[in-house]
Amino acid sequence: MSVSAFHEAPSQGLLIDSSPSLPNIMHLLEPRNSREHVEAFAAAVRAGLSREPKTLPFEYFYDDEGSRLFEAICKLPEYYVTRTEDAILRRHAPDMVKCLRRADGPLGEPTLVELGSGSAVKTRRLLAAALKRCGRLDYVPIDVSASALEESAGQLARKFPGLGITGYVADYRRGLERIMATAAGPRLIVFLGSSLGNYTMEGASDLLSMIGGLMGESDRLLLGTDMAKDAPLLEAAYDDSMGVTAAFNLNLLHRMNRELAADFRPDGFRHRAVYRPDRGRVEMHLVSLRDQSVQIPAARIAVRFREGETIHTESSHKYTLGMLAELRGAAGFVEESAWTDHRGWFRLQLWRRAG
Ligand code: AVI
Repeated sequence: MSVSAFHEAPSQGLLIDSSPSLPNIMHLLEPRNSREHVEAFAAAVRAGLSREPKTLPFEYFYDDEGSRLFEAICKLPEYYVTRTEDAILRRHAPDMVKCLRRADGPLGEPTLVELGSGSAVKTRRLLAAALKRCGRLDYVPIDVSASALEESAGQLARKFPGLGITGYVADYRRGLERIMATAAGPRLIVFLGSSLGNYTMEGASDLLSMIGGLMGESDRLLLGTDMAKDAPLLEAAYDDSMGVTAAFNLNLLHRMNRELAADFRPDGFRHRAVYRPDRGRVEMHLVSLRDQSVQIPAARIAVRFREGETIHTESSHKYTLGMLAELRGAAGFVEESAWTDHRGWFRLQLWRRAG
């Protein structure tokens, strides 16, 4: 997840673990419990809950508990997203990594950069295919969660001996700027899981433009996007029968209680997921079950909720080909290839910079 509100650690505070057999982990963010981090969270909460309608930024779902719940969501029968994307990767990974070449000079290994890597389970398909093709490979995951990055990097290092791993605990911009200035091309940047869908169309276009601006001629972007489909399928995927997605959404209230000393009563709210085809997205909300007021001392606010009033916590865009063409054009990309499943539910596309 890109969390632009977080602050870069002072450069003298950069931590580098350079043990030869272990992945390097570079920390470009303040730790989660730092004063800066709590202040940025408090400011985002103050801004979002003072607004009508009330909102909270989706990035704050992913504390340790939220990340654990998200991993559980990925395995739910109703959440087809992860399985469908993985099936496409399983089938087509060798074609997706064709832009990477075996290093034949002093310029270093081919590089696969991953944005928002999380547990990096699906990425294994690409890493295996790229290693088979190139012999050696540098894998550079970027994620705001240090624990997810450390765990997945350790697992991958054990599984793929030919892989050099340097993980960045960073927001996308800072991580990518650092990597693209140093790693030799061609570089394959992968952004999986339809994580782009959590941004507004404008935010997605800005993010893609930023990525494109850092790419050279021989670099490629592999982007995974979830596609528009019937409302019942989508609403079940975001409101599962076991209540895991509800717990993921309600964890935001628990997180404000834990980190900002708020006094939310989570049983005073319920989870709602609704597909809005007119807006091209599934929205998640927290609905207040009664008139109530909540104190959030660290954000220096008291917030009143009317019965039925909601906090809009997440949008998950479900793309049409038209929406993707719009984003591609606005961000200055050209499509080279695309892969989808037999139902057309999910799409992976390989883009290069136009011109
Ligand atoms: C991370 N992101 C792409 C997920 C999605 O589908 O929008 C987050 C999620 N929210 C509810 N379920 C999954």
